[in-house]
Amino acid sequence: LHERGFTVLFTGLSGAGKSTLASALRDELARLDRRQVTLLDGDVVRRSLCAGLGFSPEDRSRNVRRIGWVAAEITRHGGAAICAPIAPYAADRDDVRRRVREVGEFALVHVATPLDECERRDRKGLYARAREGSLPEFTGVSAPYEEPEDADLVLDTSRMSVSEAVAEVVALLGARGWV
Ligand code: GGZ
Repeated sequence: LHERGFTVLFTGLSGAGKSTLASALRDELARLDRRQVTLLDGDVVRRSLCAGLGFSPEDRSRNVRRIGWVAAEITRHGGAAICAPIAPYAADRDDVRRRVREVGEFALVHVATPLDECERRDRKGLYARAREGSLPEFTGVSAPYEEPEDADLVLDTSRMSVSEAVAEVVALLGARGWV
């Protein structure tokens, strides 16, 4: 018999801080929890599990649901899965939640850094390309982001440090009795 696994799904705009928070949470959980932790980051997933998928609504949906499928398998086996795609569609986030809840625990964390702050950071210059029109269907500019109304936690990285944000996630997991 093993402890129940869980999945944390971070959702939010490009540049909101999902990858940073996800990897800091991975490090923190590795310190304080016995579970094996798997990070499913958008960047890495799109080069492996989801290679060949683009950014049409259909491909984003496939991308997020594949991540959810893997996260559910990890959760089923008592692990911790941390996922960090944009996941702009509520229906896909719901699909991940449903799959994971069949086998373990699930939390949705909305990294709600405002668009203007993400755009101001523009670490990869993608917002500039999206505004000038050379990068089509860019989330928040020319493609939708459906704001979650059912997040377990909402974090705005323009108002808190990475360690404060990670501490809030860990506190949530602790309050639920998962860690
Ligand atoms: C949004 C895009 C796009 C478009 C490339 N729209 O900040 P990044 O660069 O490193 O993270 C973004 C990443 C988004 O992939 P996801 O798999 O997380 O998206 S989804 O959940 O919607 O499937 C961004 C980069 O890919 N990128 N083109 N058009 N982000």
